[in-house]
Amino acid sequence: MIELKYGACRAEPRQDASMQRFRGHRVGQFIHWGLYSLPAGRWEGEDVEFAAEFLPRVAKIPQRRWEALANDFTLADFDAGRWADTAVALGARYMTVTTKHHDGFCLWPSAHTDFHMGNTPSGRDVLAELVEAYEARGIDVFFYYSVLDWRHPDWRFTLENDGDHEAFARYLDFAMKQLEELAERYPSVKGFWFDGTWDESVKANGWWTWEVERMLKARIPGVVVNSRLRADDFGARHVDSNGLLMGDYESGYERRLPEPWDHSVAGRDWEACMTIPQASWGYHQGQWAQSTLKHPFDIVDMIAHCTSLGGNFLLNFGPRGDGSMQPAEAAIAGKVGEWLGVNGEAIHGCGFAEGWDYPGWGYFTRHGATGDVFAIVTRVPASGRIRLQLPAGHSLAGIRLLGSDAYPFKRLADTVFEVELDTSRAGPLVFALDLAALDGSASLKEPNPDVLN
Ligand code: FHN
Repeated sequence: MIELKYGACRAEPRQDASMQRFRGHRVGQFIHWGLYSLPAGRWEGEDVEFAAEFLPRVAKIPQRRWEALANDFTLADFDAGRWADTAVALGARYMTVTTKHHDGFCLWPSAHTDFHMGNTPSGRDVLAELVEAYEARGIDVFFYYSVLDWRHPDWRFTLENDGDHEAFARYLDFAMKQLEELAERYPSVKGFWFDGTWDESVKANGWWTWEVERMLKARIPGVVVNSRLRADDFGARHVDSNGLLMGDYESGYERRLPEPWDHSVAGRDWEACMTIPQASWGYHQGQWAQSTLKHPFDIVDMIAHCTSLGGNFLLNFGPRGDGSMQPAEAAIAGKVGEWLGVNGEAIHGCGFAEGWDYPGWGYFTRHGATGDVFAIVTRVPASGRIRLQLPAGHSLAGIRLLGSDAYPFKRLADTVFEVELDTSRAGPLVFALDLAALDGSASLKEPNPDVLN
């Protein structure tokens, strides 16, 4: 083991109640909202085919013109309750919102900058409104915070000379103060989601990332922090130079998922985040983004995929500049939520089903408290039939189609069963498996107390 001052804080996953709660959520709503939501990927009449939140860089917009957008951020159609209703409709159990993205604009009235929502026409503290509305509906709130800041005069991408070191030290002090401010103003926040930590300047200051994690945990008991915050003494990110995860869960899966048969990822907590269009996080009004919206059932597939490997799925929404949700995204949330309304017992509180091989036609998940195993069918074979290959020593006493009743199946061998699928039903079918020991001696359920309902 290499001696590290700023490496992982522990070798094993956290098992306290806050972490178990986060782990059991499985489905979250990500929100990217800021000044970039106003031009929404279009500048001077031209669509810029790149993530909308990168518009000021890609279109090389002068800083003063970008800042002038704040005058148009009137929140004409913003209602935190309506956003929270979308999360409820989605079946999300937590929400992560961009408090500050790379352009430096803050959604709360920060005492450490004048570039914030308090200095827009409404002067409202939308972060406070969001925390209240989501928590009133039982949804945990997490804060996204970009360490990268294109606007701040002391931000540096690299540290080339003494002047850079001095400026960047001031920047880190500024960011620390903002984080302290967030923790103080919104103490019910359940976690922090850091971004924009990949530059050499941040990697050279692993001590600061360690100190941020320590500070937040001291101020907010149980707070959950993503791995993307962290760098160690040698600039290793996410995972320290000894191979141990830093922060509380791995947050490197962005617009991609692990291979469904890669059971090695199930050994640690992780979360994947995903856009609804192909590539933009902020609202992009162009065809480039709007023609690529994912089908709700493909999103369901990703949720099941993540759950089967013990990960959470954070689905991003890009509300419009006036504060309204995009109707197409709200409709997608409703469709995914309809499926979860019937089949959520195979997702919420569930995780990796140890001993069950990846079946090809979908996923197995296991509920943490009850030990129930579910088969989620996302890819119907051409035959319309699936084979259930059980772990050695198991037999099948019955199966139940979620949202319906007992369902017929055929025994092919001691541990192999066949199910003919009712393909007239819309969306991925889910079967709850009633397992028995092969010798008939007992019901086989193996609860996993790491995951709470
Ligand atoms: O550059 C950002 C991007 O805008 C978005 O916020 C995503 C969300 O995971 N993170 C960064 C890219 O890794």
